Amino acid sequence: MESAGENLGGLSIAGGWISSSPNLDKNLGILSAEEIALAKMLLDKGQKHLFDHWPEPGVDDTRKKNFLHQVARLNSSYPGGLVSYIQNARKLLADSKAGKNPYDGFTPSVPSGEILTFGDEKFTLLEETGVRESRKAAFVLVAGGLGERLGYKGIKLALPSETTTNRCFLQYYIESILALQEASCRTVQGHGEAEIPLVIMTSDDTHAPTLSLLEANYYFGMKSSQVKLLKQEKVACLNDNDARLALDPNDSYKIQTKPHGHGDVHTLLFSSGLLNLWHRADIRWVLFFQDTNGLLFKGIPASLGVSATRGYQVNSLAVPRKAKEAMGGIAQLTHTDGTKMVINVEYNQLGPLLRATGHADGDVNCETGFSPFPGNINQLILELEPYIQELSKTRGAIAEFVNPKYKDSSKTSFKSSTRLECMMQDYPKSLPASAKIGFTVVDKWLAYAPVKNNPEDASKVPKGNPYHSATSGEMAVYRANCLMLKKAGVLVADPIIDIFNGQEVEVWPRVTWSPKWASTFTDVIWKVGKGCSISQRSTLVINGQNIVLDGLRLDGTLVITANDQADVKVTGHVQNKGWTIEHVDYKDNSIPQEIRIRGFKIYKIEQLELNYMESGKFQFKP
Ligand code: UGB
Repeated sequence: MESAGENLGGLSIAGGWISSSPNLDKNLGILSAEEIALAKMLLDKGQKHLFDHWPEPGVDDTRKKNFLHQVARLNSSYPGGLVSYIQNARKLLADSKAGKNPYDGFTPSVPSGEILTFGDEKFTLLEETGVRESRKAAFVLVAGGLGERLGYKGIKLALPSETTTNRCFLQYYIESILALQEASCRTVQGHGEAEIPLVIMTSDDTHAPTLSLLEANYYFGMKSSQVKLLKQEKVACLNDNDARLALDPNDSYKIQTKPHGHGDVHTLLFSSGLLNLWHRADIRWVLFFQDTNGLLFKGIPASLGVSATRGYQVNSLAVPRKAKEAMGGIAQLTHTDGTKMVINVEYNQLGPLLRATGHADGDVNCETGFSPFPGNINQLILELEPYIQELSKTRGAIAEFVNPKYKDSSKTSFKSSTRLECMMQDYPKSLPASAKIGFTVVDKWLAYAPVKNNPEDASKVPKGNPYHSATSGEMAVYRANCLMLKKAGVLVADPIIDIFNGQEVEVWPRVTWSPKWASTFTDVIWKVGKGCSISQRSTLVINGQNIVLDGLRLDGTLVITANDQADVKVTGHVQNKGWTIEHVDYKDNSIPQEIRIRGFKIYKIEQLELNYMESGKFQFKP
């Protein structure tokens, strides 16, 4: 700790303190002791410029105090406070200026992990284990991002994951967790009880709308006490290589701030005390996931099964990745000093790193037709106990990076202010080489279809690369459900190809089910009998737990809803005009944004609706 007498910003005198900022000096009388301490800390760290414009006392006094309130918030929300933030920033900015490669001295190799084939015996056994383990899991959803690339006005969690049922992402996630909770309890003799906790990390941009979405929908069936929102704070922006903090261009009594990244989730979980609470409640796994993947839970049970059987302390969900595809690759990095880590290496860094370490061709496909480095989809499963131990050492801090846009090659000034950032997948960076870290690869069609890009950008994606748009995200849900039904023996018609918002996609029959109908492939097999078929123009909506399709031949739209006490068997030929998909233009502002970003709208012409709200056994045969 520097003493006031030694520091750059102030001079210690008996009974008081004179700062190196005359404008601050004049205002000391209006500030409390805590506010003066914060101001002094800023001066000590070379931030005198923040006070240069302060007028005489009596002018803007409230704004001056508000400024120091903001400083207090920024100070308390960063591990080690603003002093650490500025120190870390100076170091990272100096490294960036010197062009230091974070991977210098490291050689990449393919780490060990589990590569799964959907539906085979191993897969179903792992799913079984995963469902059992779910009772000991907590889920953490990072949802503080604004989704600027998508350009959607609201929060992404409120977007429908598909528009056949309009089930939004948050509803899909919560219903999936509740379905796992129920399924997991059924594996315990006498039906155990469990409440799987859900944490949602929000930010100033997303907190209020996320809370409103939950409250307006009664937490989508989850107990409100099961859900905890943790809000991440933004971090201060930096104006230059000396890490001088930037003032907001629109308010000179405010430090400009920007998001720090999803890595904040570790800091918040640590400081909230939740991890220790979970540990005391016998929770063993923490599963992290992102805001717009309508397929994610199809890959969760088997991956959790892998964590449990392999004893992985860190398990990254991954999908096969074509060499050079724009997604991070999971790699083991071994340093010349012998240290090792298994980590996500961003795709633009993986190729150069391979070439620099003796692989002249860089990132190339192997005999499987894919890169040997699996593609990171940023869904992590961490074992709670070692996670707590590690965060206790780091106090929740995660490796950071800085990405300044320099004005010129002298790298002395920035085009605009920058800030430190961190990513949740960088957590393993600080783990010792002995830590058991692995990955689980599942088919891409099964588990990964994020919604990140606006229609215009998606339509420009080079052919063969994923669109990651609302259009592709929704079509991927139908495709995955159809492929699962096919694997279970249903005759599902082939898709047609259509173009929406400039994106060519496969259009499968619109099959959706509530997560409680099937959490695993085994559930699907149990609930589908012989002789079922679904035509391409069909829509099938299954809302309920105990609904069996047996000899159902569908050519049109069928919506089946049943409560948990009804056992329903649906059989026979159902034919009607059904629901059609009509093209819409994303530029047509008369259409709600959540619809037009897909480029299509579902027109409900005719359907058969079956409702079973009483308990008992029922059979439907037209
Ligand atoms: N998020 C926050 O909660 N807070 C923040 O400050 C920022 C984001 P993006 P991006 O899925 O393939 C990630 O913006 O840049 C939440 C991985 O880093 O969608 O596409 C936000 O709400 C990358 O390695 O992330 O990159 C959202 O839920 C790759 O795996 C989540 O964080 C990529 O995702 C991700 O935010 C991917």
